[in-house]
Amino acid sequence: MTRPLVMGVMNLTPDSFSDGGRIDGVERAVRVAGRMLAQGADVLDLGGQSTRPGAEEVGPDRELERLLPALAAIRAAHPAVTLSVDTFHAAVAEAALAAGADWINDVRGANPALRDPAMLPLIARRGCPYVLMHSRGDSRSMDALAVYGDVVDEVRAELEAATVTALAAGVRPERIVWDPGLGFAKTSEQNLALLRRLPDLAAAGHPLLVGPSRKRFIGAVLNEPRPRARLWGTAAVCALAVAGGAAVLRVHDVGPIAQVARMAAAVAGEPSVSPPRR
Ligand code: HH2
Repeated sequence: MTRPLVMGVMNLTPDSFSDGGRIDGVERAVRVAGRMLAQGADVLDLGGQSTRPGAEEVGPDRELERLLPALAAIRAAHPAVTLSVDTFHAAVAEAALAAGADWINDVRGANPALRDPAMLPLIARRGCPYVLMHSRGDSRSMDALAVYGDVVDEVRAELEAATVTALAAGVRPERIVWDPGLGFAKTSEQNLALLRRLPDLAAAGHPLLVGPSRKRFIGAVLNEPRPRARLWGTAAVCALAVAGGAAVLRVHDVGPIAQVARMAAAVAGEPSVSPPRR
């Protein structure tokens, strides 16, 4: 039985919604990476730009200043670790891949209006795993764009359309990971609908990544305004997402969620679609 992969979130930003400023230097980044790996992370996702609603865009140069020293130090300390970089800039992705990143996680991957035109050709050339996430608009406009007929059908159609474009650009199908983009241009109810019907998305055959960790919809259901106090809500979503076919869980609290992932997969008893490792 394959088990879902746990992707540990490492935000190298001062303003991320739940952990901004926590990793304040390279030494701390290496320590956090080591702890996440010891707790069962399979992939570490490094980000240098917050995507929370209202976040300011810092641009590729600043993003690289935040990312590259940490990436190099983590790679040196843990040569075999699988490193993902969370960026929507092709220039950042290219430099990160050259510096030893393995995956690119693009929150604008399924957003044709905003996807960097150089991203798909880069992914095709490098042949790396690519997380193609659904979103609409940018961090300033997305809340106003959470308007759908049937959210699941529309998200699936937009992921499919982006996949067709990616394949036409030369990206190999087995390198594409789908992500419904929880919290990106979705109301709480729309996030819940996507989670409820995750099997409809999994049926397309691409490994599914979900990133519910500490998000606003969990706070809304639980009436819990403190993002860091949403662990149990995150755990519930992760267990059900595994039952619904999720192959990768992107989370801040790696230790507890690694247990949830293993246990939920054991109960579900069915292998999910395996994501690419490197
Ligand atoms: N969510 C966030 C960032 N990147 N990438 C994928 N593929 N899926 C997600 O759901 C996702 C993501 C937002 O969470 P976080 O990184 O903790 O916050 P911030 O964007 O404020 O840094």
